[in-house]
Amino acid sequence: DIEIPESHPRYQSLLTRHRIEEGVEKGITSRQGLIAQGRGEAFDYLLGERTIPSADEAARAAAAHLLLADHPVISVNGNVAALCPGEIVELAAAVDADIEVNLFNRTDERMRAIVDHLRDHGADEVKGLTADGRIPGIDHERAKVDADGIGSADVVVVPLEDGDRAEALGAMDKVEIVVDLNPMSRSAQVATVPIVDNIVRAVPNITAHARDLRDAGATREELETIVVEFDADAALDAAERAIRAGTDDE
Ligand code: PTJ
Repeated sequence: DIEIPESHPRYQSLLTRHRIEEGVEKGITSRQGLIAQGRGEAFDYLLGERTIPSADEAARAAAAHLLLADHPVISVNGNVAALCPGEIVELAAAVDADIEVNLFNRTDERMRAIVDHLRDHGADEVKGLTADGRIPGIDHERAKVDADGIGSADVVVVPLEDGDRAEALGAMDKVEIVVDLNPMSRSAQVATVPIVDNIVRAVPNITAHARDLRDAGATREELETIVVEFDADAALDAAERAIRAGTDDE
């Protein structure tokens, strides 16, 4: 098992990396997922491995969207399943969302391994295996979704999404909440709500905001105000500034 002293300055980062390695060993995460993780780590390092204020605001706007949604769905890929399965299940419970496994490099084995892994972490129903719906405008394998899941969702959370699919989902008129450490990635650029933060911090943060808003008895009007006041371009600019300037800009 893993032995990293908690006093190590980059403890969290090393722990996260280890989870991705384990994900590959268990057949949950793809080998490309290792590369994606490396890219994410580089951006996280530049952000100071913290949730910057604009990402926190984005997480609050995401929570408001999810609470307002008729049919919210959280999309899970091989990296997300390895990094924060329990946190995804908690978010789904907090905002009454469906969970759907949706892979960029889809194989039946990995689909099933991830569904089982999420069930082991407390998920009831996990969608994605039916694959009777399609996202228009992208190639066959990568377009597959459940018709009663992402296919009919009004709000989707897509962490670490590929740019083409993020664009295609946006074109379906869905509210898209993207979690991506790279503010310049196409996924972040096309998102209704881009959260430039590590998935391991962003998911519990959305859940915390959703619980706070609910506990405070926020009305639909108040939630709608949060949604309308969120400025995606400003959030992306703030993240890029934080990265370029080092850690003390935001
Ligand atoms: O499991 P699959 O088959 O669905 O494949 C998943 C990956 C992630 C491999 C696939 O979607 C892919 O290749 O993604 P990309 O194009 O590499 O994009 C991944 C994006 O996520 C990059 O912009 C990274 O900076 C970002 N990223 C990586 N790790 C994290 C992250 N963002 C937030 N939190 C992370 N831990």
